[in-house]
Amino acid sequence: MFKGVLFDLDGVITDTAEFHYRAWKKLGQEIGVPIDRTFNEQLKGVSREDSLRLLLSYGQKESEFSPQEFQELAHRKNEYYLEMIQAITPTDVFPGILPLLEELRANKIKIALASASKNGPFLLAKMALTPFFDAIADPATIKLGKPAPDIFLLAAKEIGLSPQECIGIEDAQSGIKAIRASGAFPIGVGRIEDLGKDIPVVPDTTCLTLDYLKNEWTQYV
Ligand code: B16
Ligand code: MG
Repeated sequence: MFKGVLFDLDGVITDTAEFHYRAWKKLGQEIGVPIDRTFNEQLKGVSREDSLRLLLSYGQKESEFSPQEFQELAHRKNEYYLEMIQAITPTDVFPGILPLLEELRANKIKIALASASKNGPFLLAKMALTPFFDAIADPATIKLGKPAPDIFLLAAKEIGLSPQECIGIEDAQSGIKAIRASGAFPIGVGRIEDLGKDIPVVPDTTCLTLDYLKNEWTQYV
């Protein structure tokens, strides 16, 4: 049986994926790069700087900003995002996540956070979930962001497991690729059209029970 679960945060534990989208949309409007939800799928799970690169390239504006201006834009997007997440409370945790964390702990299955977000620790604290996590992999210390496997490799290492002993849960295309590349077993939250037909995908987090995870794992190994 699997010994650890590596959780993505934005879009899996709570709906911050929506706030990231709104913050990028606002910044995009200001610099003349309108975006929609289809384009936003590419930004999910991707680091702040890489997301900005994708946004500028989408608007064909890569050469319009100096390195300082680039940093200012990334900072501005984060300011918009921070403003939106101040009001998050434990009631914003997606349904099913708290009981899953409780079940995992009761069964001595390790829990790690593998989020690309530098705001991860702040958000876990806001939702009163920090005590459930045996480790929080720090995205500032890894070389490559999702879709590279680094954050999942680090998360598994920090709970003393090999990725092959872990399940990774993700809502983003880049994140599913990262889990696959790490050697962990991916489970998607969202739409099969976005995340792939060849992995288990649940429509929402209420489906994520320990029994469901065990069942999918048994079919996989
Ligand atoms: P920050 P996840 C990712 O978090 C988000 O999906 C992505 O939209 C965001 O750009 C990235 O974190 C960086 O976040 O700007 O807060 O450091 O889905 O990997 O939990
Ligand atoms: Mg996510």
